[in-house]
Amino acid sequence: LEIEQDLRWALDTNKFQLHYQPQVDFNGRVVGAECLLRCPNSMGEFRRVDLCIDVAETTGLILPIGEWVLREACLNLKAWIDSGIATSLQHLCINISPKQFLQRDFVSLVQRVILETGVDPCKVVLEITESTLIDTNLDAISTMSALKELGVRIAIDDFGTGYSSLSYLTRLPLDILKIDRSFVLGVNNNQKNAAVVEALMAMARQLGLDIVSEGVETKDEINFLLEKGCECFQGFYYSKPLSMDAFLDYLRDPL
Ligand code: G
Ligand code: G
Ligand code: MN
Ligand code: NA
Repeated sequence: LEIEQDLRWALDTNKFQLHYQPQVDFNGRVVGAECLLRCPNSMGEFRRVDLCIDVAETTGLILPIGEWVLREACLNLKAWIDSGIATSLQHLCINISPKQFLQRDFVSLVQRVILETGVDPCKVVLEITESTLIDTNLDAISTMSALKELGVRIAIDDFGTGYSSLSYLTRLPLDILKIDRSFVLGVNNNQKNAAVVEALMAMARQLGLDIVSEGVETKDEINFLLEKGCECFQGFYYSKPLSMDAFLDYLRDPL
């Protein structure tokens, strides 16, 4: 209840923030980023985002919050590209929650935000979790296809943590597969994780999907993933999620 009030306060007073976690290629170039919500309350404290998202989902507040995130992310991406400071940036990933994805007019909302912000849609990546796709009775595939007709790209987030089969993956119109950090953790000396990662990467290659490895924390993990064919990394090894100003500094001068 307290969280719900804080979320309403942040919405009404426009206090939400987006942080940006760099996604880096094997040359250290920042090729992308994931935007992550930050939720302050009126005391200036920040709450745990996963809890806030849970409350937002159950109360329905995720719809206006998600719309704010989408618009803010697209506005900023457009501004960075126009100003010439984001030349290496190929995409910005935006998390889409289940209720958002399932809302009836989600496709037209995305279309409207693209038109209103003037952002290049092919640089916008919508991250949808595996569980969103499983839990929906609706035709997720047709929603995804309609989104792709707008020119945006789609990533599947947290893949492998749900219970869908690999064959289900082959039926989805995806562009990017994010390898969950639970599989990346210690992948260089954990045979089970290595096996999962190799299977996912082989399949992504077959399907023509780009891969982003999440949660990379060590050089050994990165070297292993690189050897297996991953070219894009996100994790604390490179950077935590950064405030916008810190992210722009990182873009100019990566680690
Ligand atoms: O940034 P952090 O590690 O605290 O994020 C925690 C969780 O909250 C992650 O699983 C992330 O996907 C989710 N999350 C962060 N920002 C957003 C957002 O803008 N929308 C949705 N739906 N989920 C988000
Ligand atoms: O669920 P999603 O994939 O959107 O999760 C993104 C979350 O993962 C963010 O909360 C971010 O802070 C967290 N994260 C990003 N990189 C790392 C990492 O290297 N290690 C750990 N433990 N968490 C990370
Ligand atoms: Mn994500
Ligand atoms: Na993930």
